[in-house]
Amino acid sequence: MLITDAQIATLCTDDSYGLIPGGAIALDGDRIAWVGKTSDIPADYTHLNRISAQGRLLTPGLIDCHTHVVHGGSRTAEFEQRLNGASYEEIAQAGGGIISTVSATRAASEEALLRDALKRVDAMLAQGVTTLEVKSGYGLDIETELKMLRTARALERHRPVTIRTSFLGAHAVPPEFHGRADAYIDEICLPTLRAAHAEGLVDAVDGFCEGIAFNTTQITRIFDAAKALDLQVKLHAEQLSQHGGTQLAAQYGALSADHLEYATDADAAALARAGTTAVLLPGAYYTLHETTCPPVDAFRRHSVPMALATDCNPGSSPMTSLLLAMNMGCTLFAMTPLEALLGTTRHAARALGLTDRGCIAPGLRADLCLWDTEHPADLSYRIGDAPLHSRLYGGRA
Ligand code: DI6
Ligand code: FE
Repeated sequence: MLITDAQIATLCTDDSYGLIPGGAIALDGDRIAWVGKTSDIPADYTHLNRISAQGRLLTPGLIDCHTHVVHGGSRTAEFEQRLNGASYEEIAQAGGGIISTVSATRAASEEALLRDALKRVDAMLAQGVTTLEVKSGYGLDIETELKMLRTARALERHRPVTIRTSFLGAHAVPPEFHGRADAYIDEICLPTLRAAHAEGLVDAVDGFCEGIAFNTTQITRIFDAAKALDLQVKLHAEQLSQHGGTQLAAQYGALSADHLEYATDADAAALARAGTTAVLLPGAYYTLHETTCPPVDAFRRHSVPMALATDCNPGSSPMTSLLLAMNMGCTLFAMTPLEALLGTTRHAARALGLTDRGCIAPGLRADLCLWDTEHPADLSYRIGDAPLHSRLYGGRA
């Protein structure tokens, strides 16, 4: 197939959209074969079936690199509690928050989890998502963590999307281990990680390093177990307060450090040295009425690649819209529209360790979006619009 007359944003470098006005792209199976000007199509490709984009914007498929899209239940009541004065941390300490989703997820059948997750995934695909990260972490026992990860893998069999899973056993301490976080790590978290890995369910290992969750010593044990299995790590770090998680993630050469509202200039320098991507999650910042922004200027100064994701979860970011995350990245964190688009394509691929996607170049996957606009900044500018015209996953509609 040959798509002609597109405004192509190739996004192959960090400093520009890499626009090709009047661009064309030749596809070979699930890969991009050639990209250039419509007037320069090589003779090898002129016989291909042509489709005119009629001037529309063509971008790489969007990548949501941090989600908790598989989970049971809803936290509507907690939303009301927070707006009646309780804080996110107070609710967590009182056994609500993440733990209430754990109860609902344990109670849900695999079929129900899949059905609910597919509704959220469909909303994401309708906005141009072609690759999606999904975390466990609402099971906190072996059976439910495996159920979540199997459900995450099943999403890929039901929809045209790539799923990358992260084991997040260190998300919270379950009630049956209350006050015994280390015992939870020994008796549940580490054996579950090994079992999930043996079943081929784990692409990376994540943790929540926070006052209400796990400290750096505990996360170190999880990361050591990950390394022993040859798995890459990432971390929820510096979301609600400064706990040293970003430095730890950098020490382990993490794929990403995520949230980062309370990260410092020294943290940004450490991420840069380690080549770790900063994943910013403005939906959680917004939902929790946070007022401290992640240090975007420090990330720029140190050349830390920034990604943006929905953090789709029932507590701190009940959001499926990656385009809204881009808008929030610009409006709340003062990112530029170029940074926002790199954050959901090139840099999001990097945050997942994927080198076969995230920009438009020969040899990469033909995961592509055609948008009803000419200007790439429109994807960040509009609030609540999804100007997706069509989406190709591996070259197929
Ligand atoms: N940070 C978050 O924002 C999500 N998990 C995490 O570690 C929130 C999880 C929740 O509230 O259910
Ligand atoms: Fe999260």
